[in-house]
Amino acid sequence: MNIYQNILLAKNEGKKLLAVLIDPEKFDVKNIDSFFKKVHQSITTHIFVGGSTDHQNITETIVTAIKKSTHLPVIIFPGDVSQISKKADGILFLSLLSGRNPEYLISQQIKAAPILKNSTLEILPTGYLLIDGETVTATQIVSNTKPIAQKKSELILNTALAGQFLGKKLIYLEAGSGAKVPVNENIITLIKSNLNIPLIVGGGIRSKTQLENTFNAGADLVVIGTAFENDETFFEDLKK
Ligand code: 1GP
Repeated sequence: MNIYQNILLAKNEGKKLLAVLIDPEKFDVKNIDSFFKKVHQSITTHIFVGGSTDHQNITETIVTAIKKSTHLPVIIFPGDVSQISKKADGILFLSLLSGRNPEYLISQQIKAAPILKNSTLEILPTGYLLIDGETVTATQIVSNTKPIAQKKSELILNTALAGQFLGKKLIYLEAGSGAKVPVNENIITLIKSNLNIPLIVGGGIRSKTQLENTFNAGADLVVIGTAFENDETFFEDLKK
């Protein structure tokens, strides 16, 4: 079964999915065995790899090391076309629908197309919405786009719906890595109740309670990065 079918199955069965986000620029590869031991003891179901930037060009090296360390699906979550690694299992093929910068709506995707055509990566077309998490995040700076304010719930809903009608297979509500405030539960519930496709939520989720609230509000898959970077003991709270 491929990655998307698995996500759909989990959604239909009400099983919740957790992706650990690894930022190649911040990941200590020397620590990889102990890191994945903790990952495998936890409820983690997916590994996302990516960051807003990869100045050192190390994504491919990190993906190769990760693939040797885990059986979990490894999915590229790229900041730009330079972060595509054919060694991964899949890629979130993002379009930043909340912004009005053509570079991240379509130009990066055109640059990525010939690379993806010659890869075995499973392509996951994803409508990506940056929501204001009360802090200026790297996504906002690098993409040169404004997040949608949390109070503009109708605009968030219509943007997510437009993504679904455009044929995206996933919608990702993103408060931005290290966001002070995660995406509000009411927004998650609103989007969830109006969408047929699976919903990913991430940004600023730092505790088990926040994770559970995000799941209960309607997220099918939650992405956590910073909380694990700051303190790996957080995996203990999320044991199977
Ligand atoms: C960011 O949604 C992810 O792209 C995860 O955010 O690093 O705040 O967990 P955090």
